Amino acid sequence: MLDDLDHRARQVLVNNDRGNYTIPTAGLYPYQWNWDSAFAALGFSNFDVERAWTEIETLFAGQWPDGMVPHILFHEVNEGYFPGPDIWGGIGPVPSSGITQPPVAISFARRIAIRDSHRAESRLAALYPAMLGWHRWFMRWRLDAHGAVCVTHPWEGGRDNAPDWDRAMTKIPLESAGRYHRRDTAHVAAEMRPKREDYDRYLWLVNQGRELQWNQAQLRDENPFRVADPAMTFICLRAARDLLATGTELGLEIDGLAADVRRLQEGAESLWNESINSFDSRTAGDGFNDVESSAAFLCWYAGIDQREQLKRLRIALKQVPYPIASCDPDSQQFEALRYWRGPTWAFMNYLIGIGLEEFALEDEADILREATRSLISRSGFYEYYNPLTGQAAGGGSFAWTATVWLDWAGRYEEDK
Ligand code: 9WN
Repeated sequence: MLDDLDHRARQVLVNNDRGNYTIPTAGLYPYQWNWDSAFAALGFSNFDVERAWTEIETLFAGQWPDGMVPHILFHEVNEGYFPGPDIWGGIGPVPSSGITQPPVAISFARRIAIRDSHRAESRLAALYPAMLGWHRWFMRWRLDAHGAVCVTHPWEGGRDNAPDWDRAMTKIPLESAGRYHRRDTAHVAAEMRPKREDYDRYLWLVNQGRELQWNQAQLRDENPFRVADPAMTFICLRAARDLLATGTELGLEIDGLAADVRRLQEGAESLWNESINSFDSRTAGDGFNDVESSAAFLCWYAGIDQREQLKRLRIALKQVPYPIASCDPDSQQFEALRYWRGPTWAFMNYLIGIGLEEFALEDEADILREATRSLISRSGFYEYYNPLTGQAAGGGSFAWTATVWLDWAGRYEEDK
């Protein structure tokens, strides 16, 4: 007999399933989002591994000729989300956005393969060239001089209005982005979402990309927004390590991968900001942003055991009743309910938690897992939560939160 919450978690994934891809949540996000989809695949692998592979295959079917895997694939137009395919003007095989998202899909494909003793080798081997192409696209177009991975749009990092981007956002002209009609605030309260001027700037970047037909060489010179992001860097580093391991085991091409891992490792280490004793984001041309976000705690996921960061983690775990707040609760930028400026995200806790477990940092991993378990069991499968009260917020019946339950938070007793 399945526990009730296990059953409900599966039901969230099944209800969000659109055949060969999964939407994050109905209404607010009606398309296939890149890293959400990787989480959905991982969730499915707990009870339908065939469906898990299909999810990742559908994601890579949207890969652009240059290797980029878009952050949104618009399989069927839905008026409930803005900006849609016409605004983005994607140039790949499936209507899409023109930016990417952190490549958790590369690492999760390996995680799923380890679970699937039957089909793993052939499915993973078939996906491998596409995954390698995506990794190489990051290496070619997104590294800064230190080897850290940059995001070129706040949506590319997946932490839309994090304080990490505040400085770079001011470089984007606040001229009219034209008349447009946001749909997100029809689904959730406006005070939880990015502000109007944020959206104007998000759209300015989209318009620029479309006008330049997403030419990466031109965009590298002309896009005013470029920020080395700890989350993106740690996730790319983990992906490169996983690709190297998979390629080696399956006897596939691994040219340059070991050097790429070293380069990304240097890049990740270059994001250590001594003045705040934490990993930090760095705005191109300006230096560190002095922002402590939950992204810093992804270092273990990337294979980096930073003892000073561990001290910060121990504080973060006690700082709020429902850790980990996406932005330092003692900072001026903290807002408990405004999107990436404070709330706790279960999927970030998961990525941080599995990294901690890999380094046998059991005490911290247990606290985090237990906190995530209590959040989901009290408040349901929501997009994110108020770190001070545990109150659920954003979209409900959220795919990646269901996965976090099935894969980790709900398995606490079982795994112990
Ligand atoms: C823009 C789907 C996505 C997540 C992102 C999250 C949010 C979109 C939005 O929702 O971003 O991509 O419209 O707010 O920030 O991480 O992938 O869940």
